Amino acid sequence: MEQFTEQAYDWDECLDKIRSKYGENYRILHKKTIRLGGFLGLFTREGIEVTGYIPNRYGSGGLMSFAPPAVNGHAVTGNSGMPREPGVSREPGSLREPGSLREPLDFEEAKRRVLAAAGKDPAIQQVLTTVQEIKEKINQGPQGAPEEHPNLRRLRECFDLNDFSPAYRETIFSRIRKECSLETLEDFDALQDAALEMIGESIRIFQEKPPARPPRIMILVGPTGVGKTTTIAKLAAVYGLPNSGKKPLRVRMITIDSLRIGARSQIEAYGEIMGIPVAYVDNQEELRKTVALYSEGVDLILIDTFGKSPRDAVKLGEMKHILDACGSRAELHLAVMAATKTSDLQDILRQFEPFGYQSVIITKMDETIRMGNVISVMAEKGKSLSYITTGQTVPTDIQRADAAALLCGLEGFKVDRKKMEERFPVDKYDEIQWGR
Ligand SMILES: Nc1nc2c(ncn2[C@@H]2O[C@H](COP(=O)(O)OP(=O)(O)O)[C@@H](O)[C@H]2O)c(=O)[nH]1
Ligand SMILES: [Mg+2]
Repeated sequence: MEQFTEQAYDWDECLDKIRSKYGENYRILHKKTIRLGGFLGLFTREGIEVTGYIPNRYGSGGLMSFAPPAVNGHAVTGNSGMPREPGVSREPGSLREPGSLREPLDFEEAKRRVLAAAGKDPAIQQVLTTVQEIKEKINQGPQGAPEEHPNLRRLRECFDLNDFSPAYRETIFSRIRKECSLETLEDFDALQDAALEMIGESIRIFQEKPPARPPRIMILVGPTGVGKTTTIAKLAAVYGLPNSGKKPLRVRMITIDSLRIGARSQIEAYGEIMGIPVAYVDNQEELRKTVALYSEGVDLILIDTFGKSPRDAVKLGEMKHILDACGSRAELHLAVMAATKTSDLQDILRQFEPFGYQSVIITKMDETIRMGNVISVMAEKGKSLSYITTGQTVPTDIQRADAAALLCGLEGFKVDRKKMEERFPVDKYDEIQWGR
């Protein structure tokens, strides 16, 4: 095997030199850019230096490791012993004639060798790295996608500010990508309005319906300390006291919280102040009798329950058994605190699932500015909201759940209240039920 090194001002000139000296049967090993000519290092020009070799005429196994792939039955020679350089075209005369001395290689074997050689070539390595980077960016998805519109990024920050769950946020974002025009995307206010509408559509509001026959029975369940008793007192006052000139409903309160120290005096105190009777029961039979007793001449029965830890399955089972006395006509509302973290909220909803609650009351909304967690979990679990409580004061700090009001309370979003109120109007029946 004979090695050679040739220099020239460009690639063609260099190849001409090699061909004139060694003929067509050459292999190129290396090419580099060098400075040529000049005098004492001055006035040099850029040129190239090519190193290669002339394989033995009857090729040995060692040299076969650079052998090129067969193309259409022809082995490629000339500079093809090395992987081709980007931008360097193959010489037309470099295709080997059929019947040449070297046998064409098996294609798979040749592919393996070319890839092995590519692994050593820095230029090809760089191309492979770039391809890999592009692939990774595509696979990163919307989260880190560099092509995400700046307005979508800004909107994402608004979602995160409110503690929406990532799954909920991505559901809304995929709707935005599908449904919003480029014009909407370009206009942040329009984009925000579209997102708010989608959030609003995901909020289910519990629809109050007049009971087939009075009284309406409402039961509150939920963990200890969330504000069930206080909420019962607020509801009793809202429905049972004269309110905006409407005739009050005839309300009764029943508590199954009598086992808890202090529970009796708390609800009793509210009952006394409002002039609303309170009954205490601690088993199913007593509850059945009391409900039957109140079924004559009463419009609304509010039932307060003891709140054990949702992990206390025995106590919850006991409570469910007692409540069965009310039958299927009772409305069950689960009370949870607004500031509960997402995973706890999911746990509570699951633990109380056996009660078959129809709706959720969000308490202590005044203690958090972030409602995204509640909206996300309710939407994911398909639960509706009935009331929101906003402080300790009885009876003022309670409102009917209202999608527009919830949207207006979101942090960082600029909400057009009028537009959202028109889009998500409060149910007419709900309005009149604040009195008779
Ligand atoms: N900040 C705030 N505190 C509330 C609210 N509702 C109830 N509370 C307070 O939460 C505490 C527990 O309430 P309670 O009704 O006894 O909870 P229960 O154990 O679920 O019956 C009391 O101190 C209430 O005054 C509310 O909407 N906001
Ligand atoms: Mg209580």
